[in-house]
Amino acid sequence: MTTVTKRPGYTEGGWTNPENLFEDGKYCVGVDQTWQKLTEYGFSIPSDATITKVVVRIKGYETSPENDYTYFDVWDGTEWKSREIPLESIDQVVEVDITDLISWSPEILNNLETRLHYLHTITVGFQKKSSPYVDYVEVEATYSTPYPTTQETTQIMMQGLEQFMSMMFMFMFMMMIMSMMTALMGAM
Ligand SMILES: [Ca+2]
Repeated sequence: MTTVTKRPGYTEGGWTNPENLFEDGKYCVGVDQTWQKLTEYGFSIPSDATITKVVVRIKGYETSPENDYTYFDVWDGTEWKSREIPLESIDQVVEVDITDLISWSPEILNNLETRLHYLHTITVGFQKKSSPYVDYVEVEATYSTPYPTTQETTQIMMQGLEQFMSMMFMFMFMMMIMSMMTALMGAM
């Protein structure tokens, strides 16, 4: 199993201060009924890999959690699939398992297209202006491959080489002893 965590390298959309998604401690602010697209995660998962788990981690908070609904969307090749991110009023990392959100493939992860989108529910009477504040987004993918990785293959080869070398050494040592004994016998 291999686990890789990536953050988006590009963003575009209608949220406020989107550049803050790339700087820790600064916040991109959600705009009601508007999305912010996040791409260029830079995954390079082998095409024969099986994706076993995908989670999204979002650090941030909502100023009015009872009225704010922040979603993480994933493009599955045909349509956007959404999962709510339960941000709270305290700034923290919220992790959501999105393994079952879409049918994952190495191709989808290697060209991962995601969005944040935000809805504010209208409350009767007094309504204060609220928003989600997002520090950063990261996606963690776990996968397995049918064949050993290059690192694993090298390890196996080195182990084999070591065994071969020690066998050769033993063989040569025994040959030396035998030739010495033969020489000794001849001298007697
Ligand atoms: Ca930030």
